[in-house]
Amino acid sequence: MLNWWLPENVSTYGQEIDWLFHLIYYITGGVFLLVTVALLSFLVIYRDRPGRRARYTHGNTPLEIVWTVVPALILVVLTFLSVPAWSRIKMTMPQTDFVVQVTGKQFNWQVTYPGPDGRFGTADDKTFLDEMHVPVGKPIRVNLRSQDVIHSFFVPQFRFKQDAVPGREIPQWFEVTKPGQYEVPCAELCGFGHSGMRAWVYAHTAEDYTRWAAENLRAGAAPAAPEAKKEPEKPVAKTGGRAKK
Ligand SMILES: [Cu+2]
Repeated sequence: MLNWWLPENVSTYGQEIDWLFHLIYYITGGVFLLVTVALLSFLVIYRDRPGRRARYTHGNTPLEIVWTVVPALILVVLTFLSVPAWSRIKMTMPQTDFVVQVTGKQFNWQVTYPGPDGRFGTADDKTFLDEMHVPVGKPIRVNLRSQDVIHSFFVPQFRFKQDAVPGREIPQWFEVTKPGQYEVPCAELCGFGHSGMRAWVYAHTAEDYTRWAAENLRAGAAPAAPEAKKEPEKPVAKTGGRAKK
C-alpha cells in the first residue's frame, strides 16, 4: 500500500525488508496520530478559563509503567519478527561464483573484478571507478572494504545498505530481478565530498552481461584505469581529517 513512495524494489529479498518497513511505519504512524489527537484535545480541555487555578502534578505511576512497558513490548515483538529476514539476508551467503570487491574511498567507489583467473590481487584484476556491472537473476557477492573512513554502500532499489569499515572486509550479497541502472549514493557522512560520492550499478540480462564481460574483463581488455576516468579533483578540506560537511 505504501509502495508508491518507496523506490521500486528490484531485489529478491526486498519484499521482506519492505514488509518490516511498512509494519514499523504503521505502528509509528498510529502512535503519531494518537499523540497529536491527545495534544490537541488537551489544548482545548485544559485551556485557561476564568476562576481556574493551575496545580502541580506529581506523576502517575501506573500510567508511566504502561507507557514504558507497551513500547518495550512492541520493540521485542519487532525484534523477533525481523529475525528471519536478518538471518536470511545478512547472516547467510548464497552459493555464487560471482564476487566483486568494492572499496570505498574519499570520494569514490572502486569496483574490482577478479579477472579470468577468478582471484583477487593478481595482475588481471580489473578495477572500475564508480560503476558496477552485474547480471540479473544471480546472487552477487560484494566484499566491502574502505581505504580511509567509514562509507556506506547503499542501493535503495536493492534494499541493500552496508557500511564499509576501514580494516575490515565485509561480505554481503544481493540478487537483482530487473535490468536497469541504479544509483549508489554513499550513505555515511564521510567528508567534504560526501554529497558527490555516488556510483551506478548496471544490471544486465545474462546475455548482455556476458557481452560486457567479454569486452571489459578479458585479459587483453584496455586497462580500466580509475585515474583515466577520474572527475576533476574536488576541493579537499584541510581540517586534520575532520569532516566539514
Ligand atoms: Cu562516502
